[in-house]
Amino acid sequence: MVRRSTALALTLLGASSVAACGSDGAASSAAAPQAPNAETAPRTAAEATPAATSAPTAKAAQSSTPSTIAKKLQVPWGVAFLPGGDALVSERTTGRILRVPEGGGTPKVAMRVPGVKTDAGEGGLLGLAVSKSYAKDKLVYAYFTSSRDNRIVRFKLGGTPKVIFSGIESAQIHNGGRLAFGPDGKLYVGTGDAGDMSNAQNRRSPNGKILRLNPSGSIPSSNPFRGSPVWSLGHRNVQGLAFDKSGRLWAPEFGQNTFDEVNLIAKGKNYGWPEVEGRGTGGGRFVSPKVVWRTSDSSPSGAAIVGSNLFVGALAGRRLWKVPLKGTSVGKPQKLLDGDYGRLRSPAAAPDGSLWVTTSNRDGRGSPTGDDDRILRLAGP
Ligand SMILES: [Ca+2]
Repeated sequence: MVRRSTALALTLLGASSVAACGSDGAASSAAAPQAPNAETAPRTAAEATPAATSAPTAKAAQSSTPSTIAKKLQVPWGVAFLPGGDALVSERTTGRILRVPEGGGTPKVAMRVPGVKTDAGEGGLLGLAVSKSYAKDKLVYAYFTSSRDNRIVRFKLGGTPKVIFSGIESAQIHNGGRLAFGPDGKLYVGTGDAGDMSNAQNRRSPNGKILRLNPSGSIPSSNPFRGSPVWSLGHRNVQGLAFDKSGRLWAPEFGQNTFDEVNLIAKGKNYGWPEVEGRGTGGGRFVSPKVVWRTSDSSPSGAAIVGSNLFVGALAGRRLWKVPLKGTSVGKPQKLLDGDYGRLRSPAAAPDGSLWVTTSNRDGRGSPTGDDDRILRLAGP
């Protein structure tokens, strides 16, 4: 493991950087309903104060100032665009799917997904995906926490959801939840270890994995392990999936107390959790991440790619990370919206070339303003 925080430390806000150091380990004993390794990473006194959002600071070069697409939402989580340019946005804690106009404005409730456990900690209504042949089949996909498990359903808006995949263990923490269709037409699914780290190395468990399914929920014969939905293993909690122009899959994941990761995902590979957190191959058994961050700098949820840059929403880090992609390597990550909008969860590449990103200040770990949660739009990210 290599610490990469030197450059990042330069722009850390003074007050909040002080307490961050001891917090990585200390957080595990801090009384909290969730484990230390949850979405927030270290919950320190500094994390809890809203001061970071208003402190004046020299900003890193910022490509554009965001506009507000929508506001007063409740923990927006999944964002998926319809062919016309409007977006569907899931709310984790209400089970609602909102339709947000292309140019912004007041969202309409498209439907409420039945059976969503809305008091499920980090679970609830999570990722969304729109069918690649939506114009013909009108199908929408959702990943949610039920009273029993995490599951994937598909439906026409306003219709009755059909379960296409179930039995992903659920817990108060580490529910994963991201859905994304790949250029191969398969449905990719980021899951979490549900707080049981042994799941991640267990090929029979769908937890702590990236799964690959046919749109019907069946298992593709081209998957790496015969009869298994597992595409890659050894993950802790994957809430972000993004495909680049060449079809490569990039996925951030939450670290425990020390290192978050961005991984370049390859068929059948093992990403090391829980044997390795951050860099390291375990003697060649595991794939080392392309980017690592201190958990207090990031705690990365969603991911999106616009042009040749990967954008990652940082919850505890309260910023948007911009990671230049150069083939299979990465440039130095830059900070955008640093401390300006609180916790950021889900970047999404809009059809018009802009980037949307959701705040997550009403998830119980933020300091919401009257307008939260918001969807922001960066015109030229
Ligand atoms: Ca790893």
